[in-house]
Amino acid sequence: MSTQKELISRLLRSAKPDVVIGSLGTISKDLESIPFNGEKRYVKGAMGCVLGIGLGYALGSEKRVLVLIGDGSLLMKMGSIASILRYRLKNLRVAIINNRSYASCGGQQTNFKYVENLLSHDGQPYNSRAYQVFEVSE
Ligand SMILES: Cc1ncc(C[n+]2csc(CCOP(=O)(O)OP(=O)(O)O)c2C)c(N)n1
Ligand SMILES: [Mg+2]
Repeated sequence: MSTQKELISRLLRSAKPDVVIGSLGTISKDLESIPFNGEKRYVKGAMGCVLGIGLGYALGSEKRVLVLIGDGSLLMKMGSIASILRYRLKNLRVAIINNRSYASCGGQQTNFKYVENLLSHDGQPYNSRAYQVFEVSE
């Protein structure tokens, strides 16, 4: 299992987004330290709102948008997944980074595992064109 930083670096190389939008906490911190030639944006306060912000960005632009969100923040704004599935934009990719905890603020366990099944799609575990769950070690 890779670290979050390794995963984000890999995603930036493979998805080749024009813009990457990172959620708060460890994701923003890691993203800041990873070299990337495109546009970097951070949603450092509003927990989970990166989903709606990313969707809005992709709806209003031709740019390829990559959203990075943690398991805890996903729980906070899970309803945004419904909107993301409604549009299924070709230029939006959402990576849900599951470290099973609120790592930025004490490391308490999240309840993400209880909704993982709800996020599966067409019988595929976790995956759809709209979003994907990645497990990371820390
Ligand atoms: C509405 C709201 N509640 C609580 C917080 C405090 N907070 C900041 S980061 C964080 C944990 C985020 O968890 P996750 O998205 O899993 O990211 P990780 O910390 O694991 O990288 C919390 C609870 C906040 N910023 N906003
Ligand atoms: Mg987390």
